[in-house]
Amino acid sequence: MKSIIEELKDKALKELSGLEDLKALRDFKVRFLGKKGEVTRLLKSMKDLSPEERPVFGKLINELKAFVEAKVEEKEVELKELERKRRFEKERLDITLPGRLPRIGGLHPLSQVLGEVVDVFKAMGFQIAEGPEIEEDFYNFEALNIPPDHPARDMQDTFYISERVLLRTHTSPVQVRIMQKYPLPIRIIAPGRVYRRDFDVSHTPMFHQVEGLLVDKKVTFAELKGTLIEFAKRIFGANTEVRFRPSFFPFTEPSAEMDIGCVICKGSGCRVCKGTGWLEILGCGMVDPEVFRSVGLDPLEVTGYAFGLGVERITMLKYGIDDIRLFFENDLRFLSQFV
Ligand code: 2NM
Repeated sequence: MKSIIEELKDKALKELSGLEDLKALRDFKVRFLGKKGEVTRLLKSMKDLSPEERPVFGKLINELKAFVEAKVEEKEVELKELERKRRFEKERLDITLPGRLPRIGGLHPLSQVLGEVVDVFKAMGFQIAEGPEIEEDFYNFEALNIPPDHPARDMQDTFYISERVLLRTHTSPVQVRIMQKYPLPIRIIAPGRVYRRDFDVSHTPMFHQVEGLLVDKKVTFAELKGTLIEFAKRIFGANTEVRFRPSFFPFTEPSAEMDIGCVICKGSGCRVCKGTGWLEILGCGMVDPEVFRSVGLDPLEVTGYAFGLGVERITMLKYGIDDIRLFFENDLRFLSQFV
């Protein structure tokens, strides 16, 4: 019997020393110390012993049990530490790696170019004026000398809310309101959204305009040209070629369109400038006497120049973009090129 106890003790020590994790230790505990474990089995087998032997072996078995229990506790501390180390090794972080930067947004290309355009005119002394996008026929058309049968007034070309109320088709109504309200001299630009019923590679139903207006006594066409030439050079570069062509607008007389030398082919002729070597970038002219009359100014005393440009068009020319719809699709492959 005594040798059985010694053997069991040796076996326990040997198995314990071979355990590698806490799960194996728990299995070991069940196998040795559990209800159906080897130590329990040994205790039960004492019924075959003589009454004299029982207390002697009972004591030895209980000592064995206490011994194994103590060893198990030791082993448990050891394995816990071992598993902690293994886990730390597995979850080790390389804190010297560079962090993953969050993607940072940027201004939309139209906002960037609008900002540049506004900054150029601000630096030349123009103030920013704003007004409603939902306008009255009077401010959008009538005061601007646009006759009732003009195509711009057609249902096909303008978004009407009622017979008298519509989405503005240009920012000129802002300038009409300013001329009604403020004394001379007036030196403003009106940036903002405008709306027209049009949709293809170069037209969207909503787009952005910047219109300018300067009103004073004895304003000349030369001043208009000087201002706009300087504007073109600041936006497209100091070496930009410029030309003015006669044109027509109901609200200016005389009227002109300004071209710049093609930024793509430098004037030799390409697809973008349709072989002409020139790109139209804005319309302009001297404010028509009829416009001054409709806002209560005397055209014999007052003179002025005005101009208007499309922000989308300027941006497309500046960056060689061939489809206006790219601005409004929010595709990051497009937008991230402008961050
Ligand atoms: C253009 C071209 C020429 C213009 C005229 C006025 C106003 F209100 F003074 F009459 N505002 N903007 C104007 C003149 C706009 O856009 C192509």
